[in-house]
Order: sequence, then structure tokens, then C-alpha cells
Amino acid sequence: MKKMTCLLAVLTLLAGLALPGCSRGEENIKTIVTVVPAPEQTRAERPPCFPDPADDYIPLPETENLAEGKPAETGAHTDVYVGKNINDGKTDTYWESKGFPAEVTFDLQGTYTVSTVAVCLNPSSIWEPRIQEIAVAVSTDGENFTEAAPAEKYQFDSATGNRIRIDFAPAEAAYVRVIFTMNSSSRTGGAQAAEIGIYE
Ligand SMILES: [Ca+2]
Repeated sequence: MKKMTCLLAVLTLLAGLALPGCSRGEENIKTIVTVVPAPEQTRAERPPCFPDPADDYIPLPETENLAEGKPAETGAHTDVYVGKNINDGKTDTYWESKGFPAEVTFDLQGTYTVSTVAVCLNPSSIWEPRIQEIAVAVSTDGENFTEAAPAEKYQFDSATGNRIRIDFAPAEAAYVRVIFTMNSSSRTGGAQAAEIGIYE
């Protein structure tokens, strides 16, 4: 009988611990809520010892990116790094050509006076610094192209956002062709671009 009493006592104790809402558990729980008002801010705040890396990024024009969502024609690509990655708005997707020279031709679907082309890689420091040689040509009919910016070597570095901008004399363009002739990265035999932007 004594054993039975002890067993019932144990079962009662276990049931009290296991059942949700059991008053035995709630008595020992104190909830402390501290409301902290969010400060007025428009960007992430960092202490001085953690400078925002974006502050050192090469600035891009704040005007409309004319390449966004427009048809882009590229040559052969490497592996899964297809041409549509070049203006999908994401820097974590990229196009990689199969060899050189490598060209990307954008149809702006309208005539604009363009003066800047930006080429971006993934800003992650996993991408080691590299140099790519790039030229820009423009056309109003998609057939006859004239040079807007001659081939030059551009330094890509995650410290400056892994992006470069090519500024040139304003030129009428319905089509913009970006021509890559060299990439110093030993990991690829072709050109690489995560995003290309075109601006007036
Ligand atoms: Ca992309």
C-alpha cells in the first residue's frame, strides 16, 4: 500500500510538470519586457571601429539604369554562368564568357544619350582582385557601332565594391555593346560580370 501511495505521488508530480498551463510551472516564471524605442535612422548604424565598406565603393549614377530588364545578347558562356545573369539585378549571379573577345550587346528599346557604363562583380571579398580590359561601343541601328570608350584595363577590388565605371562623352545609343578582351583572374578563361549598368 505504501508503494502504491508513493507511485501515485510520483505520477501526480510528473503530471503537474508535464501538463501545459500547470500552475506549478507558472509560479516560477517571471517575464520581463523592456521596451527600447528605435532611434531615427535611414541606414544601418555602425560604431566608428566598423566603417561601412559601402562608403569606399565606387559610386554609380543615381539615374535610371537603362540596361535593367532589357534584352542582352552574349556569346558562348562558361558552365552555368549564362547571359541572362548580366542584368537580373543581382550581384550574386554572373555571366562568364567562354574565351575572348567577349561581347554583350544591350537593346535599350529606345534611343538615349548615354555616358556611363558600370560593370559589377560580386562585392564579396571571396572574389580576389582582378583586372579586366573593357571597351564600349554604341549604335543607333544595331548594325553600325562606333567606339564610345576605347579598351582600357580596369581594376576590380572588393574594397571598392568590386565594380568599375566607364565614363565617356555623351553618345546617342539605342544599342550598347560592352567588349571584354582580358581578365587577369587565373580562375577563368573568360570575361566575368555580375551586372552591367548603362546610364545617361
Ligand atoms: Ca546578376
